[in-house]
Amino acid sequence: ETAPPMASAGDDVAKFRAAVISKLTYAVGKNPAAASDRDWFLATAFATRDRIVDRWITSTRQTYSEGRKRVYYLSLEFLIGRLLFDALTNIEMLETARSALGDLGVDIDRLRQVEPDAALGNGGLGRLAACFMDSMATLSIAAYGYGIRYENGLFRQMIKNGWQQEYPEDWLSFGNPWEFERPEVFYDVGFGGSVETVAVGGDRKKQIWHPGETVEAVAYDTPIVGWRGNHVNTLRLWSARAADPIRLDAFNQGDHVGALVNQVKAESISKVLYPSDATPAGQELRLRQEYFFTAASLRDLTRRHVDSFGDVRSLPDKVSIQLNDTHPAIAVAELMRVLVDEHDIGWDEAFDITTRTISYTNHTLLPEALETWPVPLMERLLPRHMQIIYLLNAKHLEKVRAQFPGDDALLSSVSLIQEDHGRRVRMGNLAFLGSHSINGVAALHSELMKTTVFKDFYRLFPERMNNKTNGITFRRWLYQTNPGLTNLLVDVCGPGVLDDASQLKKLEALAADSSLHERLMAVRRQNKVALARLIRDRLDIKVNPGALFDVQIKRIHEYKRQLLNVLETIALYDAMRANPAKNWAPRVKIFSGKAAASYHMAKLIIKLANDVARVVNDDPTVRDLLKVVFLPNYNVSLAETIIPAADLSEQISTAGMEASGTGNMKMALNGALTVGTLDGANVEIKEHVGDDNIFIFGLTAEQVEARRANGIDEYGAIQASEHLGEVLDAVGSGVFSPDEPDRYKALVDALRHHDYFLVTPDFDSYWNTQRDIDAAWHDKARWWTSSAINTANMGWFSSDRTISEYARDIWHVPVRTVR
Ligand code: DL6
Repeated sequence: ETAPPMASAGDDVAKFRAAVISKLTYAVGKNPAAASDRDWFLATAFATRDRIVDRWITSTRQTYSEGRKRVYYLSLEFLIGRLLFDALTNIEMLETARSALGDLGVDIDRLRQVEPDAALGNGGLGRLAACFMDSMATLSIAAYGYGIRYENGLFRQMIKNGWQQEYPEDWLSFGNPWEFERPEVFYDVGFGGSVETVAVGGDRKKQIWHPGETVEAVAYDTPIVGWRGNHVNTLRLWSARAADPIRLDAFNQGDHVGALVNQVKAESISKVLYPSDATPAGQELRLRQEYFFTAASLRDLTRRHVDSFGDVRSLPDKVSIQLNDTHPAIAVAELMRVLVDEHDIGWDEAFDITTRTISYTNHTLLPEALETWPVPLMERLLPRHMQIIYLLNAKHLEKVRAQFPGDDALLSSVSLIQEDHGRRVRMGNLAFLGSHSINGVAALHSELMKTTVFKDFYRLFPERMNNKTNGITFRRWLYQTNPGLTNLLVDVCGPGVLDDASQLKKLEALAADSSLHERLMAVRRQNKVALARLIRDRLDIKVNPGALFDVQIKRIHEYKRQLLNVLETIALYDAMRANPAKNWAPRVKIFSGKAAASYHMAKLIIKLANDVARVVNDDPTVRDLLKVVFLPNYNVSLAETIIPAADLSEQISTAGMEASGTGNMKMALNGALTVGTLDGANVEIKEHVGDDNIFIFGLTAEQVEARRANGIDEYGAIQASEHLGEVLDAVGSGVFSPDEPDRYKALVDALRHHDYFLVTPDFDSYWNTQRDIDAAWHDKARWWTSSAINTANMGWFSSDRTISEYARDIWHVPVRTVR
């Protein structure tokens, strides 16, 4: 299926062909006869980039000349994936490029595959940042993304004998055609050293930080072009460079390695995404990364602001800084330092400027993900910031004390310093205190923030808290990943649907139409054939594209409950073997996702999924009924192949634990039906698609809380279940691990006695719902009506809507729609 029939940029094929040849010759240095796919990819990317650069310069000039307010999105992660099709789609040149390359005997779909994935993120949070960059450009918001140019993105996952193994992801090893190195744009970022107090006339004193160590942050810019190419923003990623790369004296004395120590230490900051924080050295490196990119970004944006507007005091009128989680929360102290120490602004005024400029998005309620830093580490690495944090805290607690006299519990909960278990700085509290807006990422999550992590802050500043339900960019997650469905939607809803997602709603009138069903089925079938081919190529497993493709793709985490899915798979396998003639829906259970390298339990769950897959896939009794597939190395590109082929989307987290989810939106948009708990954005998906078109099961967030408070009663749940006891016995006794019968003993014991994620109480509800899904699958009219209704009602989940809300409520900047 080719790309959707978007207005072509004219008869540009010959020009683009010439541009590619020219790039191949003069930028890549190859002649067509000797060029590899990688050479052609580079030449095509350069030719595409050229089409973006003029618009980029125009957008930047306009922002300057109109004196527009700028938005700065600070994020330690930007999971942007491949960019070739992204850029070509948005500038409406995909078909032009396809033809131009075709004339040269080059298949653009092959080139798509050779582009490495820019995996500069772990999962949802980083991918959200990438979707937001697309929407900010699409809505012509003058925005910059600021982050780190990691040399090694998220690790490459290999599955060896069923176990996850991690390998470095060196995505830059063959160069990156999208970025512009700006060696002249660099800032010194200091660490350590001491703080000097100096008198500055009268009894006024001033603090001067003398860092003990300096690292240079060098800018690399990637243009991010919005839909239809109207506006181009910058993603500026910082790379670390040693201020003093080589100690020549040591080198000349023969210490060739020691001479480079400074360089290695400095450059380690941008070496890897998410260094393991299992060791103190790893923790320190992570804090260095956070300060490094935050400090460089603030220096860059204040310089730009002062250049444009003359005075740093007008910052809140012309700048919005959005903190993507607590990773850049040190920005609060850093901006205070810049204003007070470098611009001589009084403390209270500086604090007013800071809070009016900064806003913060929270992405998780999991206590372990809310960052805290040991005070001694902060004191050593950022001594001036620690002083600022203490002073911020003293003034803040003074106000709280005055407002709520005698409430010591409140004081200790809203303090920036945690006093028990060793003193630590609470970055969530710092971010909250320094922001005028704090938002969650789905309605339920934002409500739960008010009663859990920020319960006490909510008492102090109720007006600051708000919700911005996440969204996804349809350019990538519909137009690029599913051109067949996009064509159909353009046909049915009209071409306006490409600019205005709410027009998807027009599909609903035809939802029950059997000829529409035929067309939807044909599109899905084609996508499933493509996925089946990928599964065969990568795993040597043959799956039937006619079966129900049941998909769970996301990070592996206990709260996301891949384990619940695996246990249900085992129960299903047993039931199918016992009664193969029953009217089962033939299924392919598809899993994909990475576990954190140090997360033992998550890695064990991957092993279990693979052990179960081996047993099931080898069993001829269920050959036509059930297959289990674990696809290694989940990343954006793999998601692009799996999502349009999904029939069923598994969103089965323990209620109250998934802040939003965005994979749920991607699959529902592409017409998969969701099986899910009332968690995160599932709740809002249900409201949009209607109760009849989603399969909801399990305990609610409130019931989860009550159950945890009053006893989970794993025993009762297992006793009451027809299947669960047997499944647990089988897993625990080594039926799936004959080579090591005790492999899953501890895992099963935990489920029986400390089932924190409530797999056992939710099992039966999940099982029964899956049987309802079997029945629904057999009723083709019902299934495809529901599928159409899902797609028709997902327009609201466009990240254009989300970003419009940020722009209106938090940043106070105008948005321009495309047409
Ligand atoms: O907001 C984006 C994304 C949500 O969709 C996920 O539900 C949420 O888990 C994720 N949060 C994080 C934060 N860190 N942790 N853990 O990745 O954000």
